[in-house]
Amino acid sequence: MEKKVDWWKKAIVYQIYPLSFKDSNQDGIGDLNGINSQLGYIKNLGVDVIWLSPVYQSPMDDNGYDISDYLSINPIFGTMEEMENLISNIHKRDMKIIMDLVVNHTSDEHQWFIEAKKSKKNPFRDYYIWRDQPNQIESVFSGPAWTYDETTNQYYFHLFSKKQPDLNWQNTELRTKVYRIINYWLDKGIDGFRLDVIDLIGKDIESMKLSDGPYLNQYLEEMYHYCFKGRDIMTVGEMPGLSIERASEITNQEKPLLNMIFQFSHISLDEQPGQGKWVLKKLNLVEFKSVFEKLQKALFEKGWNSLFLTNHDQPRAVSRFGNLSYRKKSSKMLATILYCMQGTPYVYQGEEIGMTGVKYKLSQYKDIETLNMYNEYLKKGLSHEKIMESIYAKGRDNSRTPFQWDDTAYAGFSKVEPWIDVNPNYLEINAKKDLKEDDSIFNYFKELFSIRKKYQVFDYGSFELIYPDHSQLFIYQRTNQNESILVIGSFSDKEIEVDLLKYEKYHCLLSNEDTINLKHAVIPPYYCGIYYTKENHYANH
Ligand code: TEU
Ligand code: CA
Repeated sequence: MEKKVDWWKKAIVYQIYPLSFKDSNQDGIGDLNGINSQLGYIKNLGVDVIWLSPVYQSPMDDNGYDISDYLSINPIFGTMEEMENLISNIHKRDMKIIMDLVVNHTSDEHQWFIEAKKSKKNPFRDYYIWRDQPNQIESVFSGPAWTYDETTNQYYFHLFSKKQPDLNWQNTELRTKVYRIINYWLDKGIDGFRLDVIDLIGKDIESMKLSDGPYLNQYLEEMYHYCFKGRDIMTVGEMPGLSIERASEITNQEKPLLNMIFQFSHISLDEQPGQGKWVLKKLNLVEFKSVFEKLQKALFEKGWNSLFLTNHDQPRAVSRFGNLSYRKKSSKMLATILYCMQGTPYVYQGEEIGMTGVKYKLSQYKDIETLNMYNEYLKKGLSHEKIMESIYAKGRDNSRTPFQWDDTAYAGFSKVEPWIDVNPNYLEINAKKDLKEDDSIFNYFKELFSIRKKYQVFDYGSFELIYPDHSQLFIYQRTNQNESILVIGSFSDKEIEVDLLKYEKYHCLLSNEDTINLKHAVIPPYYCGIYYTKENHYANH
């Protein structure tokens, strides 16, 4: 009997970074009407939900993750009317929209902070975190997480830039105001939220417990009770610091505080442990596979996974985990091994056409995190070349270059020079080209997503690594009552022989080149394939 599947479990989510998606009024900046003009393209891919990065009023110190008014739209993106029009057009195309909720901090230009700074007695003072003396907590964007305010002779806390003061979630009045903001947007008809660094709202400064702090569950339960309960919406919490076990608690379907979370265990495997993202380490595929296996098993029984390899903070997937000499094949391979797992797929704009990272001159970079890191590492004595290597590998601007629509000037993103340079490879990598080619990355993603929706084994099949210790092949099997799939992905530029004889009765649903013979499997470079059987031969083996 088919199990009921919540819509957000089967949904294909597509993340749009509005600054870089499509410019409709030729000011070099992406905007709401630009997104509106491309809804047909998004729908054609097979997308069910659009996750829109912030478009609220903001001074753009952190490209909108520094909000100065939650209830108005930043004019560089458009008007509230254009936002309402976009929501309604998304719904008319039978898609949904979730917005990005950034409530760990506000902009320092938010009215609350402008008030709070005026005096220690100000009614808004306690909406933020003030101390006479700083402790040694560092900001994610380099430097101390404290900035001195001479008006009141105290320091205020900011885990990100000094223009992003952390909110004091221990203040009940503040929390009530945040819940009102959430309900304002839900009542406007959006279908849920991606909650920015929501693992941080439970922080305790004195014990320096920042992620997964002592108050986290209390506040998530409150938010669920006052905002989400009883609504047919979807919530995904960005929780970089959460353990896999805690992730399964938070998303436990018996009592889900959030439907799912972005957990980052698989994202930190190409950095030296404990040294942060910029100190690089070669990815070990066996480690990569075992982290996914842990996530699949931990969140299989009770929770629910989010499946992502990239977003607006991460490098481009094919540049980071694939091979640019096999750009098309490895883009398809990465999508196959990722999106055939249990969980909701999150596709980042441009991933579906294999957009790549960039190697710009320092002056071309815009991201505050990158520019602050450059100055910090230069002071530490690292060479310019060494620092640029880290920026090429992990800089967030890799994924923020304008979307490559076609091979006209500025890649069809705008008719004027965009806020950040277009990747020079737009002449051969663009959506127009992919839409025309049958074997394009776009058309492969489209086929993969439609296959995913056809078979229940993708929703509830178990997950078992095959040859877990193989250092170049990522192979796994998923089975449920009467279906089984075998998913094969090669991370090698060499041919590899492997014994898959026991799967010889499976037939190929999709592959990135001529299917292989499972009787005598010779796996071509960066091959991927999804093999299927109706009778379930192996569930109990
Ligand atoms: O990112 C949170 C976060 O963990 C960042 O430290 C991110 O992982 C890092 O920048 C990777 O290099 C969220 C948003 O996604 C990010 O764009 C914002 O800059 C940040 O919070 C502050 O709102
Ligand atoms: Ca514009």
